[in-house]
Amino acid sequence: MKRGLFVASSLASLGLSGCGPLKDALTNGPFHSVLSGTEGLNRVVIDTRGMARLYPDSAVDRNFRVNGLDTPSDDLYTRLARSGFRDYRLIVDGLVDRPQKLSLPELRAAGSLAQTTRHDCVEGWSAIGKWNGPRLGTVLAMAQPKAAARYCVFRCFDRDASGQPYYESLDLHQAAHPQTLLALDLNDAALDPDHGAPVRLRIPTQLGYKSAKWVSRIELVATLDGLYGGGGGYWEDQNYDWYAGI
Ligand SMILES: Nc1nc2c(c(=O)[nH]1)N[C@H]1C(S)=C(S)[C@@H](COP(=O)(O)O)O[C@H]1N2
Ligand SMILES: [Mo]
Repeated sequence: MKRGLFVASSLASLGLSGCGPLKDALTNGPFHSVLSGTEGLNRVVIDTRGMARLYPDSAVDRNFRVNGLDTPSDDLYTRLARSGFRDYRLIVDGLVDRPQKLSLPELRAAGSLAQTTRHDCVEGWSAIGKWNGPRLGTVLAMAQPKAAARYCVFRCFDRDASGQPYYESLDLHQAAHPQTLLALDLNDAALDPDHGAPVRLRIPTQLGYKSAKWVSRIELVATLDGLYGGGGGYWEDQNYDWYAGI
C-alpha cells in the first residue's frame, strides 16, 4: 500500500481524517480567525482577479504523488478503464436546459488548455503537474444552466471503506474561473487511473481536496442542503471548509 493511503486509512480508523492534524491547526488556530475575518475579501480577490501561479514545464514532478481514497476497482469502472474509457460519458444535468452526455473525444473537442500549476494538499505536501483539458466553464455552458442553478456538484466513481461516495462542489463563479479545468491529461499523457482517469477537476486556486478525481457526473443544483451531509463535499461533511481558496 502507498504510504499516503496507509496513513490516511489508519487515521480514518481512529476517526480522524487523512488531512486531519494540519487541517485542525488551520481551522482552530489563530490563522483561522484571520482567514474567517477576511474571507469575504479573499473570495472577491481570489475568485475574480486572483490567478494561480503558472510554472515552466521543467518544474513538473514526473512522479506526481497519489493521494486520497483508493482508485475505484468496481465492475463498472474496471470495465470502462479496460476499454480505454471508450464507453465513458460525462453526464452534466440537474438545473440545465440541455443535459449533456459527453464522450472523451467530445470533451477534447470542447477545448484544450495546458496549464502547469502546483497542487497543494492540506496535509502539507505539494506537487507541480502539467494539466490539460477543457475549461469547466465551457463544458457547463454547453448544458445551459438555468437561472436557479448556483452550484455544480461533482459525483465521483470512488467510495470510502464504509461505502460513502466522494463528491465535491463549486459555486458557478468558482466554476467559471478561467483556470478551472476538467483535466484529461497529466504531464502530456492521458490521465492514469490513480490520478483520476478519465476526467478530474483541476482547480489550482483551491486546496487539493476540491480537485475531484474520477468524475462521472456534474449536477447543477440550487442548494447543497440535503445532499449527503450538506457540507458540499466528502471532506466538508467531516468539517473541512467548503471554501478552500489558497
Ligand atoms: N474522487 C476523489 N477525488 C479526490 C480525492 C479522493 O479521495 N477521491 N482526494 C483529494 C485529495 S485530498 C487530494 S490531495 C487529491 C490527490 O490527487 P492526486 O492523487 O492526483 O495527487 O485528490 C483529491 N480528489
Ligand atoms: Mo489532499
